[in-house]
Amino acid sequence: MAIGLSTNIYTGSAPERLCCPTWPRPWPQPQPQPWPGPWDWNESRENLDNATVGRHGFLGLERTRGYAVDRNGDGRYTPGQDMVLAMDLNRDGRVTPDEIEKSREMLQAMSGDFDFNHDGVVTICERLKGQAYQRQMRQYDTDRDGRLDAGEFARAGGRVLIDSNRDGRFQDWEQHSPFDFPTGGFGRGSINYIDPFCGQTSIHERGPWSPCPWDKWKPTPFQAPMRLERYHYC
Ligand SMILES: [Ca+2]
Ligand SMILES: [Ca+2]
Ligand SMILES: [Ca+2]
Ligand SMILES: [Ca+2]
Repeated sequence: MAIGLSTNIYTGSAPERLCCPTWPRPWPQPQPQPWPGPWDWNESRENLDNATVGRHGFLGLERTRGYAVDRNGDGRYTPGQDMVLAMDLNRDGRVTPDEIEKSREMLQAMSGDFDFNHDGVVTICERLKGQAYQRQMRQYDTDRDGRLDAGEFARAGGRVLIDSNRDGRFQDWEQHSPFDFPTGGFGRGSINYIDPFCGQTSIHERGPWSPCPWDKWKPTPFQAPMRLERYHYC
């Protein structure tokens, strides 16, 4: 009798009462997906578009102002925990303090805010510079949504800087690909998008036991000059 019922279910001719939600369904059941899994999640964090992220110059007397992301959510830039978004503008493989400061202005210009020195007044010079930066960044925003995803940011020379040793400088080993950067502990992260207009950055995080989606991180030929492969590890 039990065999007969089972056969009827899988041939689709089971009595109605046997097709209740608690009964095993004849159609394929949803399978757990390797990506994203339970160790992966997305989070949005506030951008800090005028953060003092370090020091440079003679005896480190000058402040480096950068475009940071408040990853730990305390409302201010925290060395070693928060990240700084900057672009390797001359494509020499490293991001200098000058590039950090210029990147800050370029990302800020994307939001339409040209008050780069934050004194409450937009001068003619700031306006002209802001419009030029805006045009430049628009070239990288290939889907024209006003945001930079990881690929768009990478094509602009984008790097994620994390001052892991908290010395106010960003050594080569603290400059990471936007596709793969440390997020504390053994976790890793990648940028979903940077939204300068809304002042937020969305990050995809994965825990230490999450499988590494190798295919997702392979650089395309267009990205190859940026030496992204140096930073691709799990
Ligand atoms: Ca912070
Ligand atoms: Ca550079
Ligand atoms: Ca975009
Ligand atoms: Ca450092």
